[in-house]
Amino acid sequence: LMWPRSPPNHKEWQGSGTTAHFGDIVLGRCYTYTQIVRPELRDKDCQKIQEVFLKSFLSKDPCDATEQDYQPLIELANQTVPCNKTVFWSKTKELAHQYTRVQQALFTLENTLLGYIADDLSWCGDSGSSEINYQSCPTRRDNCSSNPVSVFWNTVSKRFAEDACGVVHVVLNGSLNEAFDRRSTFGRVEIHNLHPKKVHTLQAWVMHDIGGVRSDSCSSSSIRDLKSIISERNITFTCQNNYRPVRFLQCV
Ligand code: 2NF
Repeated sequence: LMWPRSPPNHKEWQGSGTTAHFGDIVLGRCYTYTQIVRPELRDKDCQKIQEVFLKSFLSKDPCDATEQDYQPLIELANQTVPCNKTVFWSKTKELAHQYTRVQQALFTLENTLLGYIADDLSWCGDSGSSEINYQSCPTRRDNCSSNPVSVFWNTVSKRFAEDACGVVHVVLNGSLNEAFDRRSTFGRVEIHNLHPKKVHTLQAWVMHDIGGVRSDSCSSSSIRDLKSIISERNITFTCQNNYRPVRFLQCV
């Protein structure tokens, strides 16, 4: 007779463990989003979404997560963003979110149901037990890139980009050496999954910190790289330094 292996009570991985009360937070955020933030989604089954989210990583090797693990969750959420309303961001999370809080018709990934539920959470399981690992989870750097959190963001970011249509936007950080980083999720996943038949234009807003250094701008080499990748994919590229409606928010 084989007893199930009990979960390790030592730290197995270098990353922080699953966020305390993970299941309750997922359920609570799902209700907040579907009942209050976007009541047009009030008929979504949050109990089911919580159950399917947990099933996507429990009892599995946390270094062997796959896109397929999250397909049932993505299908349950099944949310579409209207054309011209998608906002990508890279190294500008706070500012991009400030902007979509004011411009409520616009969506970052975190303004969609799955992004809203998962933002800033950590989670993992273990192949030898059906329990949540609250002790530690693998990190990309120290353990493995196919961990449940990284694979989740890669998968939902890919889907978010595939679904985008019309004119799409990206908020970039012009106070960094490279405003466009090809190793970021935006550079690695999102731009390569835009559909040229659906996405007409990518409009970049390169924002500088107030009083900060102007180390990059629309004419810099990293933005030229972005422009050439986008143009080769037959999508129009436009760029604005310190786009005014976003610029105002940096003062509040
Ligand atoms: O946590 C999120 N909300 C998140 C994580 C990864 C990707 C959101 N995204 C989506 C958003 F929709 C944006 O359009 O991708 C875009 C932002 O990702 P980015 O990598 O271009 O931007 P960064 O500012 O470099 O990273 C954002 C945060 O995500 C983490 C990173 O450490 C930072 O906290 N992150 C980035 N890639 C991964 C990954 N593969 C990651 N965390 C885990 N695995």
